[in-house]
Amino acid sequence: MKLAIMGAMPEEIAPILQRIGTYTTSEYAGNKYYEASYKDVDLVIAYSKIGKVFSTLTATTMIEHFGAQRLLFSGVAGAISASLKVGDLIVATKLTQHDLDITAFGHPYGYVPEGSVFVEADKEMIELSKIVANEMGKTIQEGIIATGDQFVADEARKNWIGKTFSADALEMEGASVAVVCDALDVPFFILRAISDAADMDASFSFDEFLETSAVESAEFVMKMVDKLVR
Ligand code: OS5
Repeated sequence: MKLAIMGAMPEEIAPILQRIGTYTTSEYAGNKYYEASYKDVDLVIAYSKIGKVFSTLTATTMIEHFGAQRLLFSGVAGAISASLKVGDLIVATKLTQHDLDITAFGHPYGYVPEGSVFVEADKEMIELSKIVANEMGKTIQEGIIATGDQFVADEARKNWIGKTFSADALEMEGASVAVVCDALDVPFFILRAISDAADMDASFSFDEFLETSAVESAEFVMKMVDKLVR
């Protein structure tokens, strides 16, 4: 089995590479890909760079070029739900693009013809994450993640995204990865640890908590990998 582990920023995969220890590095289409053998499975690990376009490229590359059969995303997110605080973990049940807008043609936000507003994540890995959380003594929240090419640092925009999509958290890569995996029939799992509240203080909170929240997410994803390889 070949598993892909992906983040958007170097900080989001650094704890995973540190944990793996030994890996080979190659370059493809402007990104670095790290390959390792871990407990009898093959891993390919990469950060995509920020946003929907780069994350689409990386997810596609991991599947089509490196042959990944499952994909796990680890990273940070801005909270929408008031119950999510810095450091908390959210597992995406489904994802949507909050900046996809052809409403002028009568379509709902997040929808284009022959697409769907939401893409659902793999149910088996979500179930597995509950077992992992239980074993780790951690609380994880399941919820809807909204993705867009925008760092949200505005209460009104955040509330609009929350209301329009019933979204619990937002970020900039999850839904594009979800679209790729869904189209290519690759089960995927998207985990995020909260770094900020997507409000006027978001950039400061993000800078302060990126590293610690990225570690929270990465540690959990590695426990998921440990369970998947057994
Ligand atoms: O990957 C982007 C989305 N991530 C999740 C996230 C988020 N998304 C939207 N709104 C929010 N409030 C969110 N909170 C967390 C995080 C990331 C956000 S964009 C951060 C850009 C920070 C940065 N800019 N320049 N550098 C860092 C330095 C640099 C310079 C050269 C090369 C690489 C980095």
